[in-house]
Amino acid sequence: MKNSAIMRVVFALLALTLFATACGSDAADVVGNAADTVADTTGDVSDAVTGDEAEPAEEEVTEEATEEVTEEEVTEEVVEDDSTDVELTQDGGSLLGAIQSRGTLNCGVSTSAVAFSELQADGSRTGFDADYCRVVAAAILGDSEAVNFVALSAAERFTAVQTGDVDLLMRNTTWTQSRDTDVGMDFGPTTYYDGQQFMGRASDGFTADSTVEEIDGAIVCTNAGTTTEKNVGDAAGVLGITVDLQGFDDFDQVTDNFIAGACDVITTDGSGLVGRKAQQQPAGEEWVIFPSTPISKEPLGPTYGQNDSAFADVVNWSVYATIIADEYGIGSADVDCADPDATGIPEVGRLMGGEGELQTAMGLSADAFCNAISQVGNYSEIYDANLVPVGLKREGSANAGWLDGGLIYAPPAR
Ligand SMILES: N[C@@H](CCC(=O)N[C@@H](CS)C(=O)NCC(=O)O)C(=O)O
Repeated sequence: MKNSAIMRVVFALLALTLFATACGSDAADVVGNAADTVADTTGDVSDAVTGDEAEPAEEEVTEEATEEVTEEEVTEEVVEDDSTDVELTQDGGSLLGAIQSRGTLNCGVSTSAVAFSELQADGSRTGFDADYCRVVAAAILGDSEAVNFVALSAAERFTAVQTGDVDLLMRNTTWTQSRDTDVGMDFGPTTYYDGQQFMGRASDGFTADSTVEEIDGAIVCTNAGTTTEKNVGDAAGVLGITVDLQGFDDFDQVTDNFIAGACDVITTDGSGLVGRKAQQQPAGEEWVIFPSTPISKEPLGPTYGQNDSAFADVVNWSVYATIIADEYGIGSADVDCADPDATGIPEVGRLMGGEGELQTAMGLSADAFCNAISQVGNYSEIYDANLVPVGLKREGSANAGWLDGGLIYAPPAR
């Protein structure tokens, strides 16, 4: 008992110290600086690349992420001080238990990414990413609406995970090596295979067949803290061209400046360009997207803090459940959570909570994925509701199911 009391004091002091560090000015400054620096970048792209704006931000906060994980573990031990050590170990500090106690999922989304995350006039959040937040909330909490959407700029998104402001990101976030390692993130199944392209005005001579060489000397605008700005640097370096890269906090500012004529060309994930063209192209003007083969791979999907396997498994299998249901053509109208075997398909039956179900072993209710499918839908339903209306087709793309020659694939549920 005495030892335990001393340990509690030590943990509490440690927690306070770490909390002070994590909540100090560093994180905020880093985000602010990253955005400012990029926004001020008016030199040629080689300056921007050498400066590598987003990277220091990511590296600095990594240290905080490590500390934050420690802080959370320590805080739990202090709070749950009457429990036994065995219980503390069993809990494992997973976000899963914290979300279940809290009753809401804090999901980080883009401030404004057409068809992926849009704030509607009635205050609701729509889009492909928003719906995948709902899938996870339905699986964990049985209620797809138990989501607190947190709108994040690209530059602030990883800090928000590291500080615990959000449980996960569904925010047009590309899975990269440095984010997966240095930045302290882990990545779930890719929900949308994207790639970076450019968009210019037909009146400036750009066509769908334009090449990257044609942006030589152009003012190219994008949002800061993204893979996008780094890819432009790589491409310009390889081709020996110079561009004036301008970075903004969010993509609304990018398109506003493009419309105002302050940017010759804008660039981001192809899906973002298609969505912006669908919504914002002024009458009498034609915006064109090029090159036809994107300059990068941008696999987008759920992103969360590293080394929390219980939570990661839940997020990943929530996504897989939508994909598996889709493989069988089973949608929201086809499932009955009171009768998991209603479809007569053994794999779907297990996923919906029937015999052989594995959801309870994951810390979820047996009908967790049935709630996700019935309340939100399978992969196709989510895709069709959000992405098809802006012209993003699945057929013939990497986002087709594997049975149709695409890359959307899930491991077996058994
Ligand atoms: N996938 C890239 C780019 C992400 C990104 O920020 N995309 C833009 C355009 S689709 C976006 O989400 N903008 C919304 C916003 O600025 O809030 C990354 O992970 O760095």
